[in-house]
Amino acid sequence: MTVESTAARTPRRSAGTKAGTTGTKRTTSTTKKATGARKTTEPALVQLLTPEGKRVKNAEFDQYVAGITAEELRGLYRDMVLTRRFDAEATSLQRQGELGLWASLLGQEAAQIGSGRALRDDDYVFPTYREHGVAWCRGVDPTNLLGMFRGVNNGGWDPNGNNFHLYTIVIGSQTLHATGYAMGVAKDGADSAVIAYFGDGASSQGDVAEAFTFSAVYNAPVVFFCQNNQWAISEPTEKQSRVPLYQRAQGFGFPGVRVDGNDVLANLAVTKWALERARAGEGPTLVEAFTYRMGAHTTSDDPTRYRGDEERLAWEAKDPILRLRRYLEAADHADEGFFAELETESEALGRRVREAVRAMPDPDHFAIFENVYADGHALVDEERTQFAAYQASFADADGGK
Ligand SMILES: Cc1ncc(C[n+]2csc(CCOP(=O)(O)OP(=O)(O)O)c2C)c(N)n1
Ligand SMILES: [Mg+2]
Repeated sequence: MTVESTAARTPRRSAGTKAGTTGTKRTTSTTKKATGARKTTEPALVQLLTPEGKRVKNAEFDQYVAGITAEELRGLYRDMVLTRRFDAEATSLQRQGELGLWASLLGQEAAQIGSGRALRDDDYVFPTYREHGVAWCRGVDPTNLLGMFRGVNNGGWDPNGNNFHLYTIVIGSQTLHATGYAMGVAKDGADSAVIAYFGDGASSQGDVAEAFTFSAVYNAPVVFFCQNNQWAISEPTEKQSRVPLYQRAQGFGFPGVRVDGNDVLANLAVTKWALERARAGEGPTLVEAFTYRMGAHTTSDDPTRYRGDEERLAWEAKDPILRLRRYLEAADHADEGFFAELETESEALGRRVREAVRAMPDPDHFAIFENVYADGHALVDEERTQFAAYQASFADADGGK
């Protein structure tokens, strides 16, 4: 049974270290830290690939990846490698002063590529600020993700071009946007689905509770995809909930499932299942991808101040890219030539991103007044005039230059 209906407290570290290896097995352990001494149960977790790259059977979810070809598996691997390479380049660019900030997805590649590749073109995505892998799957050029982090635009892509909404910094708010959008999709009689990404920390926001309520009551075709990367900046997941996050769905009347967030196949399968439910008019689903943020929260954060190496090392052993590579090699689905070519492609992507960022033009100061209202607004016009006077005051101070 993977779709949970019983409450259980996840012991933080035992879940963290066993999540990738226990499959659907349950173990009991005790945690005293947050709740006092109490017996707890480690919840089920959908896993199709072990950290060692072994394919394990799953009666419920195998069917969603049954026909997957070697080429498609190599494609998932390529997606993860290129996304990681892009992410590393962006982190370096921030360190070199080319970006103001970067939010790395390191460690979360499988959750994002697995779920992103489950989507159809006509589905609509509402991301947070860390969904670089999902953006990649939607065909948003990676260089477009960097404008906002360089401070030269407010987004950088047309959401309707790829059905991928702009990054949302106000945590959890996009779950409401997704719910409203999904209600509209249902009213239109379309069979597309909507997916909202958010984090473990965001799951505590009132907006998320409201989105759960509305989507359940209106049976909206939406998938809530929570990447539980164990941390909300410096706050651990145990400070967000007394029950495993996926079990929160139960109180709202729709299914929740925990998936091994570092297993790309499992994320693909579970998200396909949830999207099919949405298309079939069965309403929302909560997917909790149990993963780990291997890097800092953003480049402004120093995780050594609140967590130790031990934890990161335990998760490195469950690396999403490594496990698929092991599987590809063991199954003879990829040869050395494939990996070498991908390395070359990765370096070319890094170069392209670097050059594109450095070449980004400074923004037009007045662009901020565009697109506020479709047909303009008197107040915006007034603000534009005030801003023009402010800008001109600098010219005066500088001798009119
Ligand atoms: C409404 C709101 N409150 C606070 C913040 C500041 N903030 C930015 S990211 C973050 C933590 C988010 O953690 P989580 O949802 O787990 O996502 P992650 O960053 O781990 O991907 C917080 C509190 C914010 N952006 N929006
Ligand atoms: Mg988090």
